[in-house]
Amino acid sequence: MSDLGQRPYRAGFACFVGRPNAGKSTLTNAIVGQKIAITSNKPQTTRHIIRAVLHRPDSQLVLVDTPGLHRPRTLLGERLNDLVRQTWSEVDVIGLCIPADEPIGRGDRFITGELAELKATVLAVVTKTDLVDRKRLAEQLLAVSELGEFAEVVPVSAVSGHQVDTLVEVMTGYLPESPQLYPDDMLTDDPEQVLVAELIREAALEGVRDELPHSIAVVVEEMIPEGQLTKIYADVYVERPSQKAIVIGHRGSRLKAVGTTARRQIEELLGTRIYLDLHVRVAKDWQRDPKQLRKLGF
Ligand SMILES: Nc1nc2c(ncn2[C@@H]2O[C@H](COP(=O)(O)OP(=O)(O)OP(=O)(O)O)[C@@H](O)[C@H]2O)c(=O)[nH]1
Ligand SMILES: [Mg+2]
Repeated sequence: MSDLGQRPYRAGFACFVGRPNAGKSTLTNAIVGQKIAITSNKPQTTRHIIRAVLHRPDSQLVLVDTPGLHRPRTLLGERLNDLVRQTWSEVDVIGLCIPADEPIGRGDRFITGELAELKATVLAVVTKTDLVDRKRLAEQLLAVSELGEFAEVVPVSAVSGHQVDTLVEVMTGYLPESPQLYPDDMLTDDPEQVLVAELIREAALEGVRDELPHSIAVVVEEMIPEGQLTKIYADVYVERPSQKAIVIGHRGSRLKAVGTTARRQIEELLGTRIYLDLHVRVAKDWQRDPKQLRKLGF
């Protein structure tokens, strides 16, 4: 006999926190089963708060993907950290993500300390379990449980899918009883322009290194539906002319590749054919300039 009928409907907000690159956005996508948040192997990929909704018969779990918490070196960094802390006060459940394959560091201790002050239920999530053997995983689980007071410690792999369902069960269990928060089938409430800009940025991050990933920002200026086709005009911002040359590449080859990759992703997201027009512009030192930051949406 199923007890589905007796289970109260639960709905609420949860977020993953942790240092950059811990696997927060990848896990968010794995849970909702669709790519909403962009990911990369560069630290500090996430810059915008993205909400992704998992609908189930007896619950609605709204995942708020946030940037990695880090020691800020620019005004942008400070703004991003503020966004993270603001989110903490608005969610019911927080999953502190710690990669299975990396030692626990000062950053993790610092974040754990801050989380202890909050009202939300705090879980520890040991991510990327596919990268370690059982022995290493057991050691990490023990180390994490000694790091602080967590309601639960859950190992998970967003790549293999191992334990993703379990994590959802655990998180949902800590949500309050509540009516549905979002309409059926609504996957995110973020504007399409933001999601599209993020997909372009993800493509632009591929293969660039050093400071350049941090210097790239993308703004979608226009999206014009024309029958089966949507025309998208977007600006890719960098901080210096030398970076502009790198992003464009020899005779525009790099920018073309970025456009192709981004276009495929956007077509998948929007389900229409896309014409994508990318323009690279220099916004000098925008990461440190309040005016430019505002223009770029921060
Ligand atoms: N093997 C493996 N790699 C993973 C897993 N989850 C994430 N990754 C990789 O880890 C890197 C960082 O993933 P993200 O999801 O972008 O990390 P994040 O915590 O959102 O990073 P920021 O947005 O920069 O704070 C990417 O290269 C992912 O492919 C996992 O379960 N297994
Ligand atoms: Mg991220």
